[in-house]
Amino acid sequence: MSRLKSRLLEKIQEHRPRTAALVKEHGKVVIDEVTIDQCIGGARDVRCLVTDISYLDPQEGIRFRGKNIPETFAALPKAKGGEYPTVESFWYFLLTGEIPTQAEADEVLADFQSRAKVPAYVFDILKAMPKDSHPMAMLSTAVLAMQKESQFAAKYHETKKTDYWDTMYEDASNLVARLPEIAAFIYRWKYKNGDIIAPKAGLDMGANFAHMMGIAKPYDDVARMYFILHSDHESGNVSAHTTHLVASALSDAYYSFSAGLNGLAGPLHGLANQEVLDWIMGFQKKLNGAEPTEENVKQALWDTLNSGHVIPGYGHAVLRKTDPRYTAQMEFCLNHLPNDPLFKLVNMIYKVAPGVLTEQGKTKNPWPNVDAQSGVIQWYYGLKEYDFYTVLFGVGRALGVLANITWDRALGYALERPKSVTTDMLEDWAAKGGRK
Ligand code: NMX
Ligand code: MLT
Repeated sequence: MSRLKSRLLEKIQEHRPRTAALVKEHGKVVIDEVTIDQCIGGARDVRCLVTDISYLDPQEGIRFRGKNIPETFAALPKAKGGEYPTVESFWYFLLTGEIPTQAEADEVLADFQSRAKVPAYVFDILKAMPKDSHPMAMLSTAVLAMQKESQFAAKYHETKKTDYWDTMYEDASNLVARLPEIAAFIYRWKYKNGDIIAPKAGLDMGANFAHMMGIAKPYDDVARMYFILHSDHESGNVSAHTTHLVASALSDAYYSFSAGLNGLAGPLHGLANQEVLDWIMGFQKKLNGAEPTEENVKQALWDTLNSGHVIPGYGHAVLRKTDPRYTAQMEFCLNHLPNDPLFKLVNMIYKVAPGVLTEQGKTKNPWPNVDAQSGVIQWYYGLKEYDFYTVLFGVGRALGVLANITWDRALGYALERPKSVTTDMLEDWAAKGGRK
């Protein structure tokens, strides 16, 4: 057993009595109540999911295993010659809550390499899809196609419930190890005339992804930063929640993550990064060569709102401040591409949009989220095919949601099955002032 897996087992064994005691001794303690607007309005803010892998504070933003973004970047072992930690060290951290030593991180790298071979049929399936299929449909299909590789599904009938985490961990690790090659294949197949670049042994995930994409340094660091920043955002977001929900039926990691990716592909969720670039391109086209100014940005934002559409990259279901993932990427831009015209335009939108959204008065959060800033960096390093951007989000998101469903199995989390009610019932309870 690898050091990561045996450490994970120790952590699981330490944790199990806590979950058991909460259910057995304190199971009826009330921690929330549900109002009619939450019931109709997407269960916003209802506390009914548990994860220890990340927590999202509305003001402060995400903490992974208790550490905010700068603390996470500072604590983890860096890639050789890179500014950012390796994805491998971050995976160890997400699963165990512990900062790995360099040797432990190197062991994850070797373990991923032993798992990374993508079955040839996956590429055949991708090649058989229409070339104009959306890259997210291709990614989700590739993941689903590999379901026959699932160890969880194959060993389900002979595995004890307390050991379900083991085969889930194997499936999760295999998926994480294979996703970069699948994503890079989709990119080069779709946009680079099928000129595929084979993976290179010995490289960490960020460096290997940059290599397979055919993009030079510092894109290796961009990939590391991007995958870590997009990994997890507690459990209620659509991709994490979907993955968790599907896994709660004891569907394996392939079925569950493919479903999660389908949720990520929605324009209110991960596809917003594509929408942001699309909005900017549309805006620049309308300018017809004129310089962007705060005035014409403001006008374009109002035009979008008045046409009944959302401003992509702004607002959030939980956050009430600028997303620290936005800030982390802005800092990268200030260091690496301070004079890039697209970065300057994104900054101008940041100056203007919160005021416009506040004046409009609908959104609870006028500040930018992760998607408002991520495309600029990709564009700068030559990845201009912006309908691919959500695939990058998906590769990163795999880390969080697959770590989560491994822990779901370890702690024996139940089949998810909330209760629905009828409109008649709501009207009745509304008239009585509550469900009495
Ligand atoms: N532009 C215009 N209107 C907005 C925006 C926005 N960026 N954000 C929220 N609103 C509207 C929202 O549509 C709703 O209108 P209505 O009452 O007509 O239905 C109203 O403001 C109240 O919404 P909130 O409670 O503030 O936001 P909610 O929690 O419902 O939705 C988002 C959160 C993220 C779906 C929403 O802010 C949005 O649509 N943002 C733009 C899309 C986006 O950037 N999504 C990416 C989120 C991050 N991610 O990667 O997943
Ligand atoms: C995410 O990263 O999943 C998004 O910010 C959406 C969310 O947290 O609801």
